[in-house]
Amino acid sequence: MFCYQCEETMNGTGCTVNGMCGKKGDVAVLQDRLIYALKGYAFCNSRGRTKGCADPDFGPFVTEALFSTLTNVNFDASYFEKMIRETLERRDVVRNAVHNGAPPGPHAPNAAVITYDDLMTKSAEDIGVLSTENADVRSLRETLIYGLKGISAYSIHALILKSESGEIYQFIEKALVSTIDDSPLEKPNTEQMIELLMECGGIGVKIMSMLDAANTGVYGSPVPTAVSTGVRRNPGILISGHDLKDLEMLLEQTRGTGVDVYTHGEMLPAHAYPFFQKYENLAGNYGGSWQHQKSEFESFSGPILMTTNCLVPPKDTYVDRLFTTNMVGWSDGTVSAKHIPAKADGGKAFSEMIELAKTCPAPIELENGTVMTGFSHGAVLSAADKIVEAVKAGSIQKFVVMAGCDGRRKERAYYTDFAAALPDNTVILTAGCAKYRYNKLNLGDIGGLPRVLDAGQCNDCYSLAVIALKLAEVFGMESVNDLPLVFNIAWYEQKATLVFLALLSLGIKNIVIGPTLPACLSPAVLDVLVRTFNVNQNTDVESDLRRLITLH
Ligand code: FSO
Ligand code: SF4
Repeated sequence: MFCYQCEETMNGTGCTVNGMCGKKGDVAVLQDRLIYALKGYAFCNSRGRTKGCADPDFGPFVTEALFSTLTNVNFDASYFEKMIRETLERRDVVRNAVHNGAPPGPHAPNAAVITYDDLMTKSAEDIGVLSTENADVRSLRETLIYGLKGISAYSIHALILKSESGEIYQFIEKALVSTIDDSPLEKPNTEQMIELLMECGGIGVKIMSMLDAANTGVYGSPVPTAVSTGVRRNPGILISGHDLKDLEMLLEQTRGTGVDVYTHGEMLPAHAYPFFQKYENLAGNYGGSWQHQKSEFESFSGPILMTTNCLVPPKDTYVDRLFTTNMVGWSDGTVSAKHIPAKADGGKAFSEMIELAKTCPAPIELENGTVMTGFSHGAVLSAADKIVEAVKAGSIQKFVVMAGCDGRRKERAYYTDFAAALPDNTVILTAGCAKYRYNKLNLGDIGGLPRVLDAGQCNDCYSLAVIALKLAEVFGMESVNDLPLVFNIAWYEQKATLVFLALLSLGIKNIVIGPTLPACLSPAVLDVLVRTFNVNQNTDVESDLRRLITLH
């Protein structure tokens, strides 16, 4: 295997035997084969599109498949075997329609004609990341594919709320086709590949905006909310991941059963939506970010529902209480987490989890306080006048965007230390699970405005972009880069890669990222990012405070 898609990759270069995330070598190769099959499917579908016989379900299918290969989503080999088979079946239907049943021409790329049995003999070397020999082409292709995985994740959440876009699906198709080596179509040159990456970022802005509209349309505009971090005496179900529809269905089905629902990780911001606040059985948020799940799922004592990433291989102590849904899956070949499928109408039956919860003790208390969330663009911009006054008066000197992901590396303590060391006249804008590094630090407020403003999940980084663009407008500045605003973001997986591309596509410069730079960036590609956008890696708290706060 070879995988270098996330920040945890082995030695900062690539996982080669098993993943640091727990992904086994055989599952990694199956994911490579699925991506290869998807490229061929995209190729045939693009031909089908010009002939009016494209697969009408291309978008929903391809986004589910890409999402399933994102870090910490699915560890189940049988899921990938099934998806590879279905991809090739769908590809063949489109290809046959394009050729009126005649065999494909001699110039068709291998990914468009390979059989299931043949594909299952291919190794990572044959079809995986390293099969692209040129390091810069590989770097640009893989970064693009990681961006597509991010787009796919957000597209799926939007689709579940009945919002989708043909433009986004067509971009995914075009981008996948651009990565096929033996395509009869002209291959993009380096410059065109960089343009594609920027286009990917622009599509990232679009899908996050669509998801924002879908979430607020269905669940209302988030309002600043203090969420309980303690526990009640009832048994509970813990819901983690990012999918709000699953939370809605779970709350409905647990209502009146004596079973409470607690959020975990990236579900914390759900508490800020007016729709969810009406549920008496939504008890609070339990624990911290995904990286603490092994101990927190154990002490939770009741069933756990993983709706999306980030799942880590479970411990024996709670695997029988772990349920997955959507494209999440876990199996070690012997023991599997139970999967809750969607019915034809999208509904799900959580009865088994609820019955199990009734037999479990209440969660063990980890803490007993509150944590704030709900500072999305609607809430922050409603206080825009106050913010402008505070900036003019000097009581807010700088906004520091510290959005992104949390992760297991010890070095990530940097983000807690950096937040704690920021001067009192700075405000942190955050989104994503990175916030758990500093959202319980009690950093105080500035004239009633908390110094940590949590806009929500990682996809709600869109909110931060809206806030920045609006503030630039209010201050009469030409660009966001002129604002007293700096970026010190944390990345872990491919949704963060997309958010990063989205920020670049908005023309945002001087972004500092960490704790390491993506391994997929070759020196030449990194050089382009540095020259064009002045992207940098963070270093140590003292130096970064100097360059971002004092000197900037
Ligand atoms: Fe975190 Fe995981 Fe939301 Fe990511 S839970 S790390 S960007 O997958 O998804 O912020
Ligand atoms: Fe390694 Fe990350 Fe890939 Fe897992 S997802 S195999 S940790 S690079």
